[in-house]
Amino acid sequence: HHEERCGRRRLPENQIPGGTAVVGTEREEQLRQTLARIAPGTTLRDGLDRILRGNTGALIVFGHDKTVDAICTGGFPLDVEFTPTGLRELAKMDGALVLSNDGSRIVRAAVHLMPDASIPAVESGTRHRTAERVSRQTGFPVISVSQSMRIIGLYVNGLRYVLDETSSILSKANQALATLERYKLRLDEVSGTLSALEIEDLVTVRDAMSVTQRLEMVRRISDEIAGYVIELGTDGRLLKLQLDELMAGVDADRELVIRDYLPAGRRSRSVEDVLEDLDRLSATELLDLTLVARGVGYPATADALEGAVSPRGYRLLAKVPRLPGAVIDRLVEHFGGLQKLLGATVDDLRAVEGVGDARARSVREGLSRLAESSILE
Ligand code: 3AT
Ligand code: 3AT
Ligand code: MN
Repeated sequence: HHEERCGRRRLPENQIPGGTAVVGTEREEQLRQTLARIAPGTTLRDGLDRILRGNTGALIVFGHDKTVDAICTGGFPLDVEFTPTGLRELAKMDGALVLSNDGSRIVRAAVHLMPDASIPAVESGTRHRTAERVSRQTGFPVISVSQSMRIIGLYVNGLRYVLDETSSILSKANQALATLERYKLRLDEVSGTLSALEIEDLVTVRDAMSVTQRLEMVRRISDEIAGYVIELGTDGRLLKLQLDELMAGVDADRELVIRDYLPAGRRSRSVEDVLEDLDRLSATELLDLTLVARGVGYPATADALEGAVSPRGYRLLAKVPRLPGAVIDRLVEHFGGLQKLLGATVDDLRAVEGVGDARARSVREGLSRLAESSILE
């Protein structure tokens, strides 16, 4: 009696239209948190795996309040400490298990759940329909372990998510990681080119937007991998290390590029606003540099892309070793742009508050070194 399900739903990927964004992100966040709670290496996952291996099913509500109480009938009030073996034994009984909000206790067992039957449910099978409805009605995550299909389904506010085996998540994650590596190489190329053009004061909007675009592409794929890392729990340790290494500095650069190139007339928009606008671009829109430019605040025309721009200097100054963010801000404010900074002498630099003799020299040397290493090929 089980139809083919609508397939595994990944964490929704930036496709949530404006109006529902808040709801979408909340649900997404709840999904992430629950996935972390039942990831490999946790006692909950141990219990769920035991149920799967034992060939029994289960229906588990991940929280307990008045609403849950109101739809529970029959069964036994327990309030015992949660253990994986206890979960497996109690799941042998007909009915559902209710856990405390933090998952540390099994509050009730063998209960018959009677959620509001008017809540829509797309699942088939009484267990899965119940799980779907209870998750919507109570707001707590609900897990169904299917006896006939041998799968673990997680319901968060009606959204169904089927847990994959580690090996299959890992193979998807590794594919995504290979993509990230390619994207990162390309990003490093365009960033290097931008640095060289900045030194020569030859930047066009197109150059700056190419880097912005690549940074956003890298961020998206890394977000996807971060989702896998959460789901993999202890099985995702190596993946996490690789991800962290590839992503070092990328988040900082996303902000720095925008701070460098945010059009002056529209300074009232914050960096966060711009990053959110970029986040809203679909995967196809992101490939269009004019739309990226519009997201940052430039006119969305091909002509505008060829316009000359000069960076304020945040991104390159961040490459000077041991320079605190507050000093970078003051330097940019004082000189007003990268070109003036590049032309500044040690004496000029010392005039800035917080810049003493030693720091002025290290900024001067740092910028000169950047200029030498960034010569255009
Ligand atoms: P057995 O004595 O084990 O047959 P039971 O009362 O223990 O009966 P289960 O909870 O094991 O019943 O459920 C067995 C099946 O009965 C599961 C489902 O296909 C069907 N079923 C139970 N309640 C309902 C219901 N309210 N509507 C439709 N089908 C139901
Ligand atoms: P399987 O995929 O067969 O495990 P199903 O959706 O086909 O799940 P069934 O109708 O076969 O579900 O019922 C299986 C068990 O699920 C029976 C009972 O222990 C539990 N169950 C179903 N509905 C409820 C409910 N409303 N409250 C508590 N337990 C329920
Ligand atoms: Mn069944």
